[in-house]
Amino acid sequence: MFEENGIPREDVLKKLDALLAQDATYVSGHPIASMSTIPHELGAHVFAKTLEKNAGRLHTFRGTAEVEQEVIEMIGDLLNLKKPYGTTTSGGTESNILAMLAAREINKKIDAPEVIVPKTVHASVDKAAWLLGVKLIKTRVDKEFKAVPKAIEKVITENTIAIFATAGTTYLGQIDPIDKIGKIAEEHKIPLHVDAAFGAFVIPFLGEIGLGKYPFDFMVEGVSSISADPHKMGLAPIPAGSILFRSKKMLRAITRKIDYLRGAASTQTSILGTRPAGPILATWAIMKHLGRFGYRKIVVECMKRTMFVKNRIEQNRYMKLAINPVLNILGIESKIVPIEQVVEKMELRGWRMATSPLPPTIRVVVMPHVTEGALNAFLNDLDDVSTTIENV
Ligand code: 0PR
Repeated sequence: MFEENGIPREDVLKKLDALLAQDATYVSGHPIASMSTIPHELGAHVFAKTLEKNAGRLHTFRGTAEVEQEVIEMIGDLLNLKKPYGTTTSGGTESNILAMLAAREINKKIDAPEVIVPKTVHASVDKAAWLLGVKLIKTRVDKEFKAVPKAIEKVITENTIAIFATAGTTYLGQIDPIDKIGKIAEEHKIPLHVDAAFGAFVIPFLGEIGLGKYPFDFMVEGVSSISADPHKMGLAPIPAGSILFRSKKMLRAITRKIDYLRGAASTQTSILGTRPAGPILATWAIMKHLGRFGYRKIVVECMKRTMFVKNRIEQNRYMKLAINPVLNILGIESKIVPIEQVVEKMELRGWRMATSPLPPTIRVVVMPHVTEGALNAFLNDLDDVSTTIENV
């Protein structure tokens, strides 16, 4: 109910605190399945002092416009593109929608547009297709849940407007063979969009710490656009996403003229109108402050704890990993009973679980806030629960 008379500030805060007591808190080292984390302190500070700034009105907020451009350039540098054309977004969903919109706009002649996607793409790609009237052609994945380039090539038709692939899948953190898919895209002159919403702030550092080199970014000639989310492993406050295009033509394809606005605000590249500048400014500050060194250190820590989980799962007779972890995401399968039974028992113990359907797994995302203590408690409960279910 919306009361006629307001209530005192302290009472409002008390009521709110009581309601929010139901939320999971990241400072507790949990949750263990989220792709969000506690924003870097500097980012939180910057966001808090820039609350009124609107990145939809860049004519008014000219400094913000400059900062946004620099964020795109820094992410471009991270993803091996000297001159990126892009925009910040509210996250991976908006970025994927924009990638599909760009592909559809540059292929206006095609009446029944199709986008080819391995079936492991994030649900936001289905949402994009739904919004844009595009048909998704889903292709199979291999035993390691990676896209199969040959299967993609086989379903290319004159209606294909783009191929999508993922670098850091939502369920398992797998990286599709972007170099091979890129070749196919180049040969057939079809745009290839890489969803690196999660992977962009992890994969570049893996090579530097000896955990594998993956050609996934603009180094691969056939890649035309990439989604990269600062609000995941970039440690930025929500909502901070980005999409980068190799060509100006594709950015132009998603640019909308807003007639009544002036100057820089008269064209918009994101789906939203009014949108917070805070996360963009925070991303800039965090990237400047941490540098590659800082992010590399975070990736090292997260991967160490990922290996800790891997080793413990390998000792559990009832559970196994779906794939050897590539990033700081693990998918845990149940060897004997359906995974749902394990999940139910874990939830009774207070864990908020995330399950993935392909394959049926429990998802663990070792984000920076996920402490070894939290993982240990989780793994102890998992050992316990899986043993008791077996004995029933
Ligand atoms: N692409 C990939 C590969 C993703 O994993 C996600 C998000 C997106 C795109 C969409 O990004 P936005 O959510 O920023 O639009 N994947 C997470 C997931 O589905 C989203 C999430 C985050 C869910 C935190 C729960 C949660 O607690 O798991």
